[in-house]
Amino acid sequence: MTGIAQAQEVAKEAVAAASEAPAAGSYVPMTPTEGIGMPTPGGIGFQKQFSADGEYAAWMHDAILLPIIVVITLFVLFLLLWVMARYNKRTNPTPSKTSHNTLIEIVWTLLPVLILVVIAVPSFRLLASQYAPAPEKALTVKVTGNQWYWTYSYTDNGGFEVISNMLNQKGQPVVNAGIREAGSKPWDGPAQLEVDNRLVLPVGEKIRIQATAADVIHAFAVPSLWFKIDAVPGRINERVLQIDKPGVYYGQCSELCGARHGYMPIAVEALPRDKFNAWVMTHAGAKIDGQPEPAAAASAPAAGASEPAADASVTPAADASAAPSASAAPGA
Ligand SMILES: [Cu+2]
Repeated sequence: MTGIAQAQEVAKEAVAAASEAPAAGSYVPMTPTEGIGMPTPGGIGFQKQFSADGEYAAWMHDAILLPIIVVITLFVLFLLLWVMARYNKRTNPTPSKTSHNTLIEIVWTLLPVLILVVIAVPSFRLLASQYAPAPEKALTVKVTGNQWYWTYSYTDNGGFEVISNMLNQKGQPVVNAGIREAGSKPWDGPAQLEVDNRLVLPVGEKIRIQATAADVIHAFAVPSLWFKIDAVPGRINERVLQIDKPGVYYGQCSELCGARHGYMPIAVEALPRDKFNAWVMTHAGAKIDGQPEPAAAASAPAAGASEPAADASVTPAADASAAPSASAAPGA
């Protein structure tokens, strides 16, 4: 009995694997790294940052804000304790009648102003950097918040759409009917954060994220990428995202949006350009966007070397990369 059951299991798995293999094509979801791009137990600081703005902001927090706050807090605490001990009714029965001291007044006016200026300089720099517009040719991805899931539209890649639902949790009530359980695939990250279809993005380039919503206000937020933007119905908010390293980065909707607000997580998977392009091409009607392609980048040094053989080897590759977009255009 067990032998037959086992054989049936094996056969079923083989069929499942065979039916999955062609669909997945050249894309297999990345397995996240424990503690990277996700909260850690007992963590109280920022998550490790994987974008230039995030690294700058974390530095500003650690090197400027926190030391200043600590010094001010300790100084005020010292003053309070000193006044309580030295100038209470018992130790100081006849108080001074002083009501004015020019030097102290100048100091306690100028010092806070200087502190604010010291904070303002990196703060404005960060603010400006966060909202700098994307380069014209940047890849555009539209993020739409829905009650209670996200949709990602790849407008530059033929306009296909990815619907992203939170995975159900083992032993817990089903949140999304028909969606598998977290942990049922080897690449699944933490329950409550992992989704069935991730937001896949290329690494190391500026991406124009346009956020909107279909019903109520949501907010698209990924802490380890220093990225948060409101998704408002009838309106498009835009911000540039650039991810330093390939990896999986988790976030959550960050605007109270209804009963299942806590069950619409975000999973961003950042891939090198060639792998991202391969993922794009697993979708019907997809085409590669007009980003600087690996083929174009490779042809530049080859042309500099001025070897006809090298040129000839580059041309078919360029044709091959152009072919899918040309064939997809009439279909789309
Ligand atoms: Cu929401």
